[in-house]
Amino acid sequence: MDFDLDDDLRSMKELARDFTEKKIVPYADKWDEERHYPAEVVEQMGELGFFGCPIPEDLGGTGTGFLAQTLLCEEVARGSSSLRVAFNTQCLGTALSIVRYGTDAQKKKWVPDLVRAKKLGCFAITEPNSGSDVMSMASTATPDGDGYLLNGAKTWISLAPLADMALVYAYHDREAGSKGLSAFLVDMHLPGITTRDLHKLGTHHFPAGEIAFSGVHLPGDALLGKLGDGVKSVFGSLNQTRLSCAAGAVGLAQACLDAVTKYCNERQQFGQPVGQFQMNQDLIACMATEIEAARLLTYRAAWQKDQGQLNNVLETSHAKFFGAETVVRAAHGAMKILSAYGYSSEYPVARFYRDAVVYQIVEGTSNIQKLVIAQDQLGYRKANR
Ligand code: GRA
Repeated sequence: MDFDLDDDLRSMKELARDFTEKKIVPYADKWDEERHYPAEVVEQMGELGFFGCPIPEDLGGTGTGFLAQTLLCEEVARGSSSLRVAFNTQCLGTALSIVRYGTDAQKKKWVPDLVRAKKLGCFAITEPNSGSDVMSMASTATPDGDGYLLNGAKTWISLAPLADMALVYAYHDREAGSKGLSAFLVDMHLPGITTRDLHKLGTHHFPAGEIAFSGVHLPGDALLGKLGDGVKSVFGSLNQTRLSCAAGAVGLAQACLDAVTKYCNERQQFGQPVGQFQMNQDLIACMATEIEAARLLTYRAAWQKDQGQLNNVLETSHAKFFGAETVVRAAHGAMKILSAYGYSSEYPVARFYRDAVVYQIVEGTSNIQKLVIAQDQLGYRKANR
């Protein structure tokens, strides 16, 4: 075993930290206040190769792997949890699934532009009546001549209002159960597609929205993989995007700890820095230890994927679950310690607090991760299949 990052990984982490410090941290609160999606910053991240780590070089990626992607994601989330979502929309929920399940023509058409952020992507699983219960989705893509007719509604789709393409999951045959689910690469500029922005508690500088598909004619080559491959790609894709959540949670929790550390050494009360008070030390010790544990679980899940274990659902659920719980506790701890300065919108801790709770919701709630872990432990349903 070796817990050290090698020189290449360490320098990628430093590059991302430097980029985040210079291009993200000074502006993130303003973007949040203005609900501004900083397109130019996402493009720069694309040009620097931030979204291409698990993508082969001949498709515009860097081929540096999942651990590299995780480190970049963690560092970006330390400055902006909103921009963490771009790792999923440009790569883990879109380009990477096309690399894994698509044809050569589909890979060439979409992957290089997605990983360089020349085109914006999104992936559309959730529906108004289908959240945790993925298989209950109602969208249909009925075979129609040499293509498909797509109808349905998706919701809470990150980047939907700006996306050029969407990886959409829909039933081509509702009667066929799980074998009737397929995945489609949809050009979001086709007639019959409308989107609507959604308002949310946090993640304010990364939009999310609803999509309505109303009699959208998809060409035959929009099908990702084969008819009936939807289940394989939807659960495969969730196991990729959950890793970015785990990494984002670690990065945001670290930002909370950084803020607390600085504050505790500066703020004086009762004639001494507030870090001297043991009740604050208790919170800091718990935060620091939990963040280290969440980071190790996340790096392990990433490392396993780099060893070829792409379906490590159990270990990814461990990382995502523990990361989400850790960041919520860290944000709450930071709020307690900074108190009025945490609650003030003049300091980033208020943003960290708003952004933390989504990690218990997206990409499978904490309860869904617990269900996956407990059912595996009890022998009811194997997680890694
Ligand atoms: O046997 P079968 O042919 O019926 O197929 C079943 C199973 O074998 C079928 O799916 C297959 N399957 C898999 N196939 C390949 C299941 N897992 C895998 C896999 N890993 N690889 C149905 O399986 P099942 O076990 O019977 O499913 P279920 O009981 O209906 O549900 C299981 C479960 C609850 C875990 C699942 O539905 C789930 O993970 N739900 C959570 C949904 C979720 O994570 N949604 C997130 C949406 S995306 C999002 O939040 C975007 C946020 C944006 C951002 O911040 O990035």
